[in-house]
Amino acid sequence: MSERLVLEVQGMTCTGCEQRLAAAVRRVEGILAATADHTKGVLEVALGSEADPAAVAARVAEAGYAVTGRSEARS
Ligand SMILES: [Cu+2]
Repeated sequence: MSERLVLEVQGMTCTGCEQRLAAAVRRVEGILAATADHTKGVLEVALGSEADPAAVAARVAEAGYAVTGRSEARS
């Protein structure tokens, strides 16, 4: 079981940002997958059952980007 989380993220300017952010988020406990798109300013995360969405947002901030919005898509 996984839940898809879509975050609006400000601050990405290139594909390097996408890779850096996605790699940082993948290291959060319980995260199954993460992909970022700097042209849309979006981070998509697949959360396992034990993952904490707040930890994802905290990791985004640690990586130097800002979460500006969030939408939990239907699975
Ligand atoms: Cu960049």
